[in-house]
Amino acid sequence: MKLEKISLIIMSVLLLTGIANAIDFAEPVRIEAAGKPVDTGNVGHAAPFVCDFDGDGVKDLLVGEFSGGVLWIYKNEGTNSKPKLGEGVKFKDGKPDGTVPCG
Ligand SMILES: [Ca+2]
Repeated sequence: MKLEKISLIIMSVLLLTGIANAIDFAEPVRIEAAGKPVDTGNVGHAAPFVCDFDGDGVKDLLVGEFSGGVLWIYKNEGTNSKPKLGEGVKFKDGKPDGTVPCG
């Protein structure tokens, strides 16, 4: 590996480390749905995403799951400023045409 590439890698790591240290994150909070903590179970590697899944103008919580490639949908029964998530349901009931199997 050339010296220029090594230098670029080292500078990138230092830059990213500096950026990460400069960001103040809020304290983590446990998200609840239907009165209990969101827990997709299995092995973890959950990928949360917030969007208006059903087009009603209120943002919902989607959580992709590594295990089985299932997508959980937590419909927001509240508002965008005061969300209240309902019970999680699997996209297309978790059937094969509603999943993205991984590995
Ligand atoms: Ca919605």
